[in-house]
Amino acid sequence: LMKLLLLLGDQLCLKHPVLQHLNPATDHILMAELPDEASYVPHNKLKIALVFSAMRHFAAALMQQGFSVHYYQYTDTKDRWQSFDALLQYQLSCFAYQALYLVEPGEHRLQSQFNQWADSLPVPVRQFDSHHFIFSRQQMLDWFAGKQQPRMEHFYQWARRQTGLLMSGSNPEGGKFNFDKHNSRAWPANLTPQKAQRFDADDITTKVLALVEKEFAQNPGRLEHFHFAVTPCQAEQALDDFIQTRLANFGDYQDALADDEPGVFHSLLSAYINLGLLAPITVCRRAEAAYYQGQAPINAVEGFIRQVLGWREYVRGLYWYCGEDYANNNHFNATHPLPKWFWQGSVRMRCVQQAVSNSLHLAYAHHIQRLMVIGNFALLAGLDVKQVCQWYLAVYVDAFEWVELPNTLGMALYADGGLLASKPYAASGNYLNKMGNHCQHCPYSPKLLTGNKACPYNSLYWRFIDIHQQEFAANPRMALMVSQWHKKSHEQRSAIRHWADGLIRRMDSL
Ligand code: FAD
Ligand code: DLZ
Repeated sequence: LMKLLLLLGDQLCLKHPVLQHLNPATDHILMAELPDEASYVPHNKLKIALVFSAMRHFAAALMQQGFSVHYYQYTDTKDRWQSFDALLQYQLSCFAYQALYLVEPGEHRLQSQFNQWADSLPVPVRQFDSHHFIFSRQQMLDWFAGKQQPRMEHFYQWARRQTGLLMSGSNPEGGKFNFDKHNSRAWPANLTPQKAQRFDADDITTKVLALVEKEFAQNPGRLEHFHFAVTPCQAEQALDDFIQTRLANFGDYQDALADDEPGVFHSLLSAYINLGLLAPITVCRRAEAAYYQGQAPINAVEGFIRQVLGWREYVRGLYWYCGEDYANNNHFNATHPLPKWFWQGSVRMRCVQQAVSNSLHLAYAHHIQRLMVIGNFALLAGLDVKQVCQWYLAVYVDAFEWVELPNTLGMALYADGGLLASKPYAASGNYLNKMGNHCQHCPYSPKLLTGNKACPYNSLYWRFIDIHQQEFAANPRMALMVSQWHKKSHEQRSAIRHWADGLIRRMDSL
């Protein structure tokens, strides 16, 4: 039986069991850099370059193992085949394949395409489970099924028991499952985290960088910042580097905002895990070993494992559980277009300026920048949910819809009405000031509510509470804010509302 295996750009796992089902002597693997994939959003140049370079390295590794890889570069495809569908029809016409093998893709768009092929192609189609997750899609659907409030924390405890990660028998290591009370130290003035390891471009990457600069000149991103790992071996080095130099402090400063320190103590591993270069279980086991060897404290290791074993698996489960319609949710009817600086990066609010320009230029921002700086602004300002989601899917090197959408639509924008989060992650300038040192470098003051010097988050926050006060009064976790709003005098409230409405009108020039 002559088989064709199609592998996507985020399925770069040399240990995937599907490879054992291939006979290198007769079967083929198809990989392609395609216009449709490279442009379903205006991806950051750094993301396209990473995907293409990692794909080319992966194809070379497969060939070294004896596999026959049909690899189509962007310059070959761009004027001939837009999509997987078109290229596949061509490839099937060239050889007498008797079966098509696929690996479960990361988004509904491609899953629908795969399902269509199963119905329409003249050869039988077999889809294999993804290997990039600790739990299968089915295990996650089973976990979600029938739960009224499928919260991450419940899933996470279940996952800890299932894997035995940081478990001592049936008890969590350190006496509790979650140390998040010890994950929120403010940023001190005197810390300089070690920067993540950088990798030099080899010949393959150098060619890809030239290609991307030429073909995607209008996209966001600055290719001079390309220092990513592009092979599994380099990704392992990046993991070791994180564990040795940053993991120990990860817990304390997980929520910190540090001026001029884009990475803080974060791992910068998300893209490698999402592309398949690093297995999430390996990442968790390495961190766990660092705890048992006394290299890092429990609040760091638990906090880190919670992200990978907890959040990452959970949002992927939610994505498939909620189906394609999830993307249409817009609980607060937020429809304001994105201000220009989302794509251009120049805005005076210091925390926003750093978060947005890192996102655009480095294709990276850490979680609190994504959630409490940019996401929080979008939530308070009522920015259009689809436009915000599209922005997040475009700018980050690690952005794939299965992970981007629940995080943006559910966590940051509360647009699913509280399926993922029990309350909106809304905060005023006071929170941003408490967590970091941006405000010291900002023309706005977190202490002022109105006026040209007032931090825009403040009046926007109260405006948000005011608009949704009926709903929030009924949410035990938000009711206090509604009553605080009503403790202000009528004059104060109308001044704040007036100021905030003005900010919304001149959002482009904040
Ligand atoms: P670390 O802080 O070092 O965390 C370790 C690992 O845990 C990450 O590498 C990642 O694999 C995982 N992780 C942490 N938080 C989450 C989370 N909330 N959901 C899923 N996995 C998580 N992550 C993406 O991988 N792709 C995205 O497109 C993406 N979009 C996001 C959009 C918004 C609005 C928000 C609030 C979060 C988003 N995240 C996304 C989650 C998270 O912010 C990033 O995974 C993280 O910032 C990546 O940097 P890091 O590798 O240094 O993470
Ligand atoms: C993100 C991406 C990009 C930019 N380009 C390609 C590509 O040319 N070929 C490919 O196979 N995959 C690419 N990808 C990743 C896919 O779009 C990814 O499989 C989906 O986003 C599903 O997660």
